[in-house]
Formats: sequence, structure tokens, C-alpha cells
Amino acid sequence: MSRLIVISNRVSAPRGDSPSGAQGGLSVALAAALRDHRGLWFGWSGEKTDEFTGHIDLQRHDGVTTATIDLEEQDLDEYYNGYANRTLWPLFHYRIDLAEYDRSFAGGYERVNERFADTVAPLIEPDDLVWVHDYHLIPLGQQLRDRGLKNRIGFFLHIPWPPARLMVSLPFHEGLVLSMLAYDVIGFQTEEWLESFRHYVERELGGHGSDDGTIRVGDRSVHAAAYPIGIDFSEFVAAANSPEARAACARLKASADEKRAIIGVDRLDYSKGLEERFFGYRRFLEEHDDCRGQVFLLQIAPPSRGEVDTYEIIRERLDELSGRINGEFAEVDWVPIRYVNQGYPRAELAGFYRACPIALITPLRDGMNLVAKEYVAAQDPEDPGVLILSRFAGAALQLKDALLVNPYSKEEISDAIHNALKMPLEERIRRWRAMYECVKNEDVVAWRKGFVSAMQNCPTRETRAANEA
Ligand code: ADQ
Repeated sequence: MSRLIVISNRVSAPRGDSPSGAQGGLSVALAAALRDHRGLWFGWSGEKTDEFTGHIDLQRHDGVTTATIDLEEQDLDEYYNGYANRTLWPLFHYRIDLAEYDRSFAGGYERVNERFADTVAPLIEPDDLVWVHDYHLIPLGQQLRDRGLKNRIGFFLHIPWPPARLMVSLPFHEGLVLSMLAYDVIGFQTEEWLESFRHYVERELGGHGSDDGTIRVGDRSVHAAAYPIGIDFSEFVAAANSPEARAACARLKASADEKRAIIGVDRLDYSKGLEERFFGYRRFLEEHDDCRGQVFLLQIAPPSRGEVDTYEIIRERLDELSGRINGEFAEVDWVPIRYVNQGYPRAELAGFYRACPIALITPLRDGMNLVAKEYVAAQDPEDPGVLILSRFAGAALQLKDALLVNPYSKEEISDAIHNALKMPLEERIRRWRAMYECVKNEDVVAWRKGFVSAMQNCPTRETRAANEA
């Protein structure tokens, strides 16, 4: 069997010394794939160095080999905090108002992708499957081809692909997208993002997409399809049944004191629609004064990307808004919003999900949203909670039995909370069962198997060239 080389911005393979379940589902799943296939996981170590040397730190933990490099401060400013998180992230989440276009960011992005290519290329053997992840590394496939790699190379985008009309606001967008045709397989989270990509290629590059998933521009072609990511279902259910989860559930229920908790869990990011969510909840409190004192919103939102200004701004706004809503509605024995800025181990999080009869997950735009799937997986089958989900999350295309809302509409959020509170047990069970089947069957194992087998089944560059000759 071919080896698998996974390349992502950060490497976070499970370590034997980390508390069980403390790592993200994606890292666990990719590590499992690497164990099945042998191979290695390459990326940035998370450390800075004064001068880039290309030194590779090779380590082995729990059957997974990791290969990491350190990056210079300028690399991180221009590539990670710059082009990736100030340019591509907002643009791909439809926020061109927040996207910053700076030549130095684009230069740093190119340079770091070249550095990745220079250091990883010598580690790759002719039969290896190479799987590149996410918006930090879009041009890496082309960089590897430029260094003579003929391997099958796949790319998976974890975030949305923007509509063509927004994509064209990116300077040199054609070059970035053309570089993607160096891959053999490109995966998107949903058909919607795939459709936007195909439309861009047809409109801006004069290419053509066929029904079999082949996208062609001139003599270059790539197989593009949707591979919706899932959670590590068995790991998460085990975490949800652990003593830590039970204790967390009991702790939250005791502190709720018969009030019904509405939970939101998100990285503190403007794409997650937190401000709009708070406004929607506020509208609910205004419209249903009989419910005041009966419910509370538990919003867990650990800060992320603190070095990017827009994240500081959203954090300040949320501090202010939660304080204002609490000041406006609180009673001596009731606070409407519990706003918590910290992360929790997965088992505790699973316990919190189970303790809350409603989840309010309302991103303005989200590639998938795994929190929604985790909430479903953690529920009590006899008395499951209600998921209120943004129709603009990739997950909404699979979890159709959630209460789907427009996250920009305060009224829709307010109505959905009210409907969730009133929903009869029978309906809750019916909706939850359908979502549970989907979360269970379309889990992260199915996702990575689907993607890896698409890579295995695509013809090599040589076969393709011979067929086309
Ligand atoms: P994210 O934007 O980070 O992921 P999401 O898919 O919801 O969003 O995943 C977040 C993960 O972090 C979940 O596993 C969640 O449990 C965990 N998490 C969040 N807050 C936490 C907290 N306070 N404590 C502990 N854990 C917490 C990106 C894309 C998504 C896409 C994923 C995977 O933006 O659209 O679904 O990648 O492809």
C-alpha cells in the first residue's frame, strides 16, 4: 500500500502524554489514516526561528511520524497572520469588507509555500500519496510539481469557496486558481462550494466542468468533488459516555437550577455570527418576557488569532454586548448570558452538550461546522436536545432536520428558540434520529477513506499524458 504524506499548516498528531480526548477530531482522524497507510505528517511546528534553515524535526508518537519546520517571524506575519488569515479567510467567508490585500502578504504566502515544498519534496517517495490541507497551502501542489513530483497529489479545502463575483476581488486570483490544477483531486466540504469553484473556472478561466467531476482548463484537468467532513464519531461517543463527561453534565445541570440552557461553542471568530446570535437572543428575551428567568445562553468562545486586529475588535464588541444584555435583563437570581472565553477538554464539552436542551449554532458562513455534529452525537436518545443551525453552515446541507435559520435575522433566531423550547418530545426524537444517523454514518473515517480512495483511483500524470497523446 502507498504511503500517505499529509501536509497542513500546523501538525498536531496525538501524543501519548496528552490527556485522552484533549485533541481535535481532525488530528485524531488524520493520525489514524497515517497509521493505516504508514507515512508522515508535515507542517509548521508552531515555533519561530530567527532564520529559516529548513531543518526538519522528525518525531514518532503513537505510530505516527511527524516532520515539522520552524518559520521566521516575517513568514508568520505575512503568510499566516497576513495572506492566510487577513486575506483568504475573510474573502472565502464572503467578507470582502474585511479582506486586506497587501503585496507583502502575497509574497510571504508564496515564499512559505516554496519553503514547504523545498523541505518536504526530498521526503516524498515516488509511490506516495500526497494530501495537502486548506487555504494556507493552495499553491503547494504546483510548487511540488515544479520540483519534479509526479505523485498523485490531493487538496482538501476546509472552508467555503466564495462565489466568482467575490473571488475576482483578489488580486492575481487567476494565478492562484490555475495553480490548483496541479492537483489530481480537489475536495470541498459541500456541493455548494464545489459549484462556486466550477462556476469560477468556467467564467474566469474559460474552463469546463463535466458531470463526472472533471474540471478542465486547456490541457490541464483535475477531479473535483464534495467530501463532507464528519466527526470522529466513535471517539466522540466514547468521550460523551466517560466519567469526565458525566461529571461535566451534572455540574452544568446543577448550576442551571431547572433553567433550560442554550449552548453555543465556537472559536471567537467573526464568521461564527456571535454578535448576530446575541442580538437574536436579545430579541427572544424582548418578545417572550415570560421566558426570562427560565432559560440562559451559555456561549463558550475561546479567543483565536489574537495577532489579527479584527479578532481583537470582535472580542471587544462581544464583551460589551454580553455585558449590555446582562445589564439590561438580569435579575438578582438570574443572568441571561454566561459568556466563557476558554477551551475545554473534549469529554467535558460533550458533557456540556448533553446538559443543554438547545444548541444555537449560527455561523454567517462555515465550511462545515463540526460543533453541530458533536452536539447531535452527545445527546441522550430518550430526551434529545434541539439543534438550531444556520442555513449558511456546510453542515446544514446534511443536518436538514435541525431548525434551520438565517443567522442575520434576529426574528428567525428568536422564533427558533421559542419553537425549540415548545417542541414535543416525539418531534425532538424524530428530528434527532435522522441527524444522528447522518453524523454516525458520514463520520471522519468515511470522509478520509472517500478522499484517499479518490486519490488512489485517479490516473497518474503519466497515464493521463499517455492517454491524451
Ligand atoms: P473551525 O472553524 O475551527 O474549523 P468547527 O468545524 O466547528 O470550526 O470545529 C471546531 C472544533 O473545535 C470542534 O471540534 C470543537 O469541539 C472545538 N472547539 C471549539 N470551541 C471549543 C472549546 N471552547 N473548547 C474545546 N474545543 C472547542 C474549520 C472550518 C470548519 C470545518 C472544520 C473542519 O472553519 O468549517 O468544519 O475546519 O474541516
